[in-house]
Amino acid sequence: MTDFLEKCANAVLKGDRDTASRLAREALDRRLDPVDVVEKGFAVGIREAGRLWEVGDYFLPELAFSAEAMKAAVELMSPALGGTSSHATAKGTVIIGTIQGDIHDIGKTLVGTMLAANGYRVVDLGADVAYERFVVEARNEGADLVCMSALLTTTMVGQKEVIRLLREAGLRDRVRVLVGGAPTSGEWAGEIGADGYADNAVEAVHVADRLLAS
Ligand code: B1M
Repeated sequence: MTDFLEKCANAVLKGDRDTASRLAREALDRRLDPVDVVEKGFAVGIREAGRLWEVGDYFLPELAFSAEAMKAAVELMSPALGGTSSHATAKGTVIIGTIQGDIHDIGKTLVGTMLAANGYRVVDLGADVAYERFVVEARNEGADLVCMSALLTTTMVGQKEVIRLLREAGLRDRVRVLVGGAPTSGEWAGEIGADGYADNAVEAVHVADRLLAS
């Protein structure tokens, strides 16, 4: 398994979309744990690509190729991670998106997929979602939980603005707010008045369960 996970990480690191897709299909055929394959395999590769970019060993196009390979693999693994859940079985409705100004969507998509896999009805708004749109969709969809992802220190402040707008729209008492993404933390969640923070997609499900049970 370790060998296989290393191959997954390497395929993403090299930006080799074909190999990443082939390995994702192989993981499905071998019925390997999809969460492990994504988190301990492919995601290791994309994080290393980010590190190389940070130290100047990778340029943006290389990072973008790695991201494409990562996305292709995650897309193929998505049904095994859980696919979608119907309204009838839903534990609650979740609105999820990456905050305005931020195009990182891989982690957000994983979180949405895991929530759907665990019985939530998930409305994925995508990335670079305007602050007001979180509010409009929360109202239109009758959301129980608003989930905001941010990967940039410059965009995480937008999470606070959405919470302010939810309050202004009179929705804050009706919805719970969960935040996440690399630069955020539990401390940050407390500071901006969110109800919860999760470090990864699996934890996001536990936090959502806890928030909606209380
Ligand atoms: Co960018 N990028 N990037 N990038 N990128 C980071 C985030 C960065 C840390 C890289 C670095 O410097 N080492 C850095 C941010 C620095 C900072 O602000 N502190 C950075 C930068 C600067 C940028 C640009 C500004 C670069 C530029 O143009 N000069 C630019 C941003 C443009 C914009 O958004 N306006 C940019 C662009 C890109 C690409 C397009 C090339 C690509 C994104 C492709 C895509 O998403 N479609 C990309 C990538 C791939 C990364 C890194 C390498 C990897 C992100 C990722 O997908 N990780 C990233 C470095 C890193 O994270 N180590 C980096 C894998 C994913 C599974 O993990 O997203 O962390 P993650 O999600 C996890 C958890 O965080 C958590 O669960 C997920 C699954 O376990 N989580 C949540 C996430 N959201 C959650 C929400 C929740 C709960 C948990 O509840 C709501």
